Amino acid sequence: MKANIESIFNEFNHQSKYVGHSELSSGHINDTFLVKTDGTHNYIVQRINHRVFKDVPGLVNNKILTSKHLISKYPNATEQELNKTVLSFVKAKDTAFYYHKENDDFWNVMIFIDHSITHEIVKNPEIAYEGGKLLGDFLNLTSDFDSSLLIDVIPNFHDMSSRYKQYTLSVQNALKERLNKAAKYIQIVADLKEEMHILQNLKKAGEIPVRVTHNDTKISNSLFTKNNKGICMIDTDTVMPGIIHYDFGDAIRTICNSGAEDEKDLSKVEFNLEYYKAYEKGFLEKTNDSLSKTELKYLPLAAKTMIFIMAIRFLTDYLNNDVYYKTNYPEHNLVRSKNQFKLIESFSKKISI
Ligand code: GN1
Ligand code: MG
Repeated sequence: MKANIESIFNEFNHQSKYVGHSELSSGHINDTFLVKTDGTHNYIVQRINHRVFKDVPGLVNNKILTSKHLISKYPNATEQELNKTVLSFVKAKDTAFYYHKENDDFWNVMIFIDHSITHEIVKNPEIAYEGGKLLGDFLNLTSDFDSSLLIDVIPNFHDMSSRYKQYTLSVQNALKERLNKAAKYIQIVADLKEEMHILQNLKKAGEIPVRVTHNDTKISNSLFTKNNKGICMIDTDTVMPGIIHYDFGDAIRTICNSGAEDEKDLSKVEFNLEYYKAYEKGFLEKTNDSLSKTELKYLPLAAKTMIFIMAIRFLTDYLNNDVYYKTNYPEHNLVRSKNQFKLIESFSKKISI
């Protein structure tokens, strides 16, 4: 749905004049726009998908609480410095941190961190290393965050049993044509199923602690300077209690793929072990002292499990006729899924678990 970004932007309390905007098209759920102004800041204006996120005010509150908690960690920072390291949200004119007209979309606005860039594909081990440090910092800074304040934005988000159940249902209800195209992958899922439940079972048995985690750590959700230094993690939509493995794994899933998540040419999809090691190094430099032996032991399996979770989520959506993720063409979800299965194959040749 086409929205008038200028008028949406002007529903928020900022002291600047809209100059123009462009869409940032990397997300699969929300719609995100960069608004240029004549003032001190440019802004990110975001339409939050209320079909996916059932409680948008609750989600926005989670994001605000997360930023507040992070800000409390820099007691001596000036506002200017904070605006460069933590996501700062802007209130709407009616004083909520989101704008919503009856029966219409929900919007929120945050300050754009100047000179920051994101990477869809990593081409340099330094970015992987810096990315590892960013996640480590995020987990350290949120380790004393009272997670009972947060709502569960999407219940069972990275829960393997419920993802598997959704997948099984989609197989049962799929159109024959789609099912045929997925047949090879349905077999791979069956072969991997047991191993892919190990982390979930350890979590359930209390052998892996639950902490506040980010839950959407794909590398394009981290900001970097043009000189490859990490700035901070963004997209705090899914900050919730979880296990660190999914955060580690989702970052590896995206950093170590030599192609994009939806690269069709599978010969371009290879797992990059050098980047894995660089990310792990940065991550452990920050977290080694605070993680248990069990947490550390399962990092490689975490990477494989997270690639698998995304492989079956994309496959599920393909079998459900593309109701969840944004797609640009009819087989987009199948392409994404095949890509993730190829990544698992390549991962397994390079890392033995
Ligand atoms: C979705 O919309 P985006 O890009 O933030 C998804 C993540 C997936 C990711 C795959 C709420 O994230 O879980 O890892 O696509 N977010 C939700 O690229 O489902
Ligand atoms: Mg997200």
